[in-house]
Amino acid sequence: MCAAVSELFCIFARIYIPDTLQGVRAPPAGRGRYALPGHHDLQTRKEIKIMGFFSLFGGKKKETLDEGLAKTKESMFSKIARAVAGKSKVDDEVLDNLEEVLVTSDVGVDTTLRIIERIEARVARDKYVSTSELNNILRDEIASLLTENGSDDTEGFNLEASHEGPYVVLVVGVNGVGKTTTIGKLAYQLKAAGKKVYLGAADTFRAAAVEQLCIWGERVGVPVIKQQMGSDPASVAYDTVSSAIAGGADVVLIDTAGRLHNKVGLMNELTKIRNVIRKLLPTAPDDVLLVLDGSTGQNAFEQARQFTAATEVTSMAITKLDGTAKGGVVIGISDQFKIPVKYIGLGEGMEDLQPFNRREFVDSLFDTKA
Ligand SMILES: Nc1nc2c(ncn2[C@@H]2O[C@H](COP(=O)(O)OP(=O)(O)OP(=O)(O)O)[C@@H](O)[C@H]2O)c(=O)[nH]1
Ligand SMILES: [Mg+2]
Repeated sequence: MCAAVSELFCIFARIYIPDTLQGVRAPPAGRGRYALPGHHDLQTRKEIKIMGFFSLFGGKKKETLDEGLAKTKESMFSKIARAVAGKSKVDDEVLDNLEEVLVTSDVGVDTTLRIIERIEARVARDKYVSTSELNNILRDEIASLLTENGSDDTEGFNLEASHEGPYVVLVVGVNGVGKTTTIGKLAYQLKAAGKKVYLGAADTFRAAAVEQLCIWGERVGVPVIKQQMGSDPASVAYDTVSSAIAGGADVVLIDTAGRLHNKVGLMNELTKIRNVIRKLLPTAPDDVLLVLDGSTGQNAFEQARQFTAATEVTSMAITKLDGTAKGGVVIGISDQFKIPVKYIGLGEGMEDLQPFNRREFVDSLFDTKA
């Protein structure tokens, strides 16, 4: 174990100024008039079951979801209204327009095609489908597409891991996507559910990264294990897991750097962290949570593809859905990747993280009353 470990509750000191996002925004893709993209990698993952602690926040949950999705909803509704303008019946032209609406709403081409096919089948079956029913039809078809496709109806992590020691989560993603904030929110909610949480500051690339995690640790009241900036992230991760085992922790959340000198370096580092913590807990990490910034739309898809191809990812969190009209990206990512979207970020506050529930998400998006 590294002798330099320092476990402490850090002082709430500075205001964190986020980095600008890195990464190249991919242009929106399409089909029909758009071209079908190639098949991408899908990964299998272990089954994890429902964890009910989020019911603690049940009352506010729907409100936060509705408010967070307001911009996406507004944009989608106005596009749909334009798509059906002057039409009373769903016909080929409406379907063509709808295809464009979904693609430009960041749902992604593959998923858009599947949705359109389902609506086509419904129109063929029911003969006459009024355009006034389109919102409800979209809601039903998208919800059943997502629930059929994803065998996993679980929410959040299943902390009842079948091994001794804490449940270890490695949090990964490019810089600025919301990793540290998501860790802070998770720590808050897990602690409120009575769990003993330890945080590991394995983003040693920037001094501000360690401080930012310490601020969250202080705010939430959980220990942060850290070393000097520039120290070996794997060593910090080792110290964190080691301290968490000694302290009888239930959950360990390890923050990692989003930016290194290059992508290969980043992936190698994640592998090294994983190998090192396995010396303490052979089953660790229980979860590798990939954080994606939903407001980057197609870029979030691209990052999901790259990360899942390069490293083992077992779940995803899509952040910053508030303040963006690109929330459709959640539908596409949830449909196209076998890896489940476990959480969605709907604001910067401690309570603005929710387990992703497909049905509730789609209901909120297409609810004309909300
Ligand atoms: N509106 C909104 N902002 C968010 C959300 N999640 C994170 N943010 C903000 O996004 C910015 C970047 O978040 P961080 O948590 O620092 O991102 P990171 O991935 O840890 O970034 P690096 O450490 O630089 O790799 C911060 O200003 C957060 O407050 C969210 O769900 N909604
Ligand atoms: Mg960070």
